[in-house]
Amino acid sequence: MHLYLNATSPYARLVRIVLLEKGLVEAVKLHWCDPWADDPELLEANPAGRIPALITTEGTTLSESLLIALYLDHAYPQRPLFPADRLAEVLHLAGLGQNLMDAAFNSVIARKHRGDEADSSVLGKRRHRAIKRILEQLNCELGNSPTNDTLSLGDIATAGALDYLAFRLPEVAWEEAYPGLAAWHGWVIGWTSFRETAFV
Ligand SMILES: N[C@@H](CCC(=O)N[C@@H](CS)C(=O)NCC(=O)O)C(=O)O
Repeated sequence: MHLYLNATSPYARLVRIVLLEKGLVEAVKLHWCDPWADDPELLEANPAGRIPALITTEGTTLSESLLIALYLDHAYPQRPLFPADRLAEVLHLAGLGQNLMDAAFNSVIARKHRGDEADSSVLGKRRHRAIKRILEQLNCELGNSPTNDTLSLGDIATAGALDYLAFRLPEVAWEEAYPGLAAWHGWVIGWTSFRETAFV
């Protein structure tokens, strides 16, 4: 398999964590690239020019982090990340995580293109309200939850989004505001797959 990625994409990191959890690192060639540079190889793998993009061993090109994770979980069923007995719960959490990732990522990109005024625009304020609401809900749902001995895609998406928020929007200071959520996050980032892919 081939994976197109960069080191700071929270979406690409999600796929890398899935590959690590499934013991597939040796089965994938990583292609580090800049998605904003219209790299012809990336455009062939994903005409949208976005990472992550995966080419399967059969040569099928896949895009969208959650779809890639779904494919890997079906094709390589060891250590299931979408466990059938709690599928709705896992997808619920994965959705919250992905929405948090989108709101944070879009805020970062808007700032990059429009400067700080992006935050005070109608859309910027809307994204910040969404981030706050998602954090509050995650804190209610996960703040007192017992830790598990397995990781799900919901855990991966949510803890990855929280890491990205601390990495790119540190002023949100979610760890201080939500200590229960921070304790849950501390459990997830202790996994080797998280440590090996940490944002630096
Ligand atoms: N919904 C997509 C989002 C992917 C995405 O936006 N990736 C960013 C990097 S973090 C990218 O490639 N941006 C380049 C662009 O939008 O042109 C996913 O889950 O994979």
